[in-house]
Amino acid sequence: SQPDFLAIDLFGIACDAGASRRGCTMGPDAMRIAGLADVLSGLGHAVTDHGDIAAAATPHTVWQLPERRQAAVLAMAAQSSQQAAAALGAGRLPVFIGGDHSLSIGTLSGVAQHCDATGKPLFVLWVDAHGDFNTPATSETGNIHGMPLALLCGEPDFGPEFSGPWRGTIDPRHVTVFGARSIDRPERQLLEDRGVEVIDMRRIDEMGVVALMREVLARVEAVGGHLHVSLDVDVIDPAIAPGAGTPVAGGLSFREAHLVMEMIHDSGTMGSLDLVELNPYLDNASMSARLLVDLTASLFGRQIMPRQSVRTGVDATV
Ligand code: 4U7
Ligand code: MN
Ligand code: MN
Ligand code: MN
Repeated sequence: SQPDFLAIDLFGIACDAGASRRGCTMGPDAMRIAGLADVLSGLGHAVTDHGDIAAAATPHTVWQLPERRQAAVLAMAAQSSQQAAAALGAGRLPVFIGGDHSLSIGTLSGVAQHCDATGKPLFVLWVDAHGDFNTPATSETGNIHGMPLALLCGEPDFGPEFSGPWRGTIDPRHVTVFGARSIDRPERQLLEDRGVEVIDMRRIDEMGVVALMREVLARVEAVGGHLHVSLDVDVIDPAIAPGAGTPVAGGLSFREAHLVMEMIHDSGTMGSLDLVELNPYLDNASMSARLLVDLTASLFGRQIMPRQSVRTGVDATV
């Protein structure tokens, strides 16, 4: 597990080239204004905000052209991949603030590079209403924010223009999608074929987040793995998080979302984090930005009272 106080690096990735609607370029600033760095410092962590990574913003004239948008996504991935690997190499915990979910192509490939170098098994927890496992062949929209996991897991449908260190860098059997409720038909087939674990809302309704998350985290803990958490704001119910470009009804409740974060924190396994898809242009005032900041606080150790629950995981202690 982890020390109580961490060195945290914040990187804004103000992109929307992979999204279906513009506006999530404002995500990093909304999170900053909602107090992200102060909240984390207040918990005792040493926080450095590195500002926004250059070359993330796409001019509107470029955004309107699909091929140019794709090139913008991959140029950005090359940069963020290096930042991720460098931060981890320096013993810091990188938090990437988006920006649309295509940014995970870069961040996760940098994380994977670090894990390869250190021999730590990498696990990915993709907390999202969607599977993000489309390919250029299966996607109905062509939007790259619906494809990052498929590219990272090595799907062959991606053309040579998608080549780079991200391609096939993640083992699909080490990926859990949590909170899903909108998966396209061919996407669902790929997820099944590749052995991605998909914990959909139906299972969460039946089993509850605690039992399900314990299993996910126990697998990581058992081998001393590195957990990368990729948190898409649209996993939360749009009634309480309306600042999402692709909202889907029936999402995680306020307490379910916090409980997932609290459990991840208690496991001490999280080594890197993406906070993505916040669209302040669509938000109800700053409701979703503030919720995301509070969820991040839970991820980094904020507690209502010192923890009293009994653990029944692999290293159960009472
Ligand atoms: B997000 C979609 F068709 N599946 O591929 C697609 F429903 O990063 C949505 O999870 C993708 O927000 C959503 O465009 C991507 C669509
Ligand atoms: Mn997503
Ligand atoms: Mn989503
Ligand atoms: Mn979205």
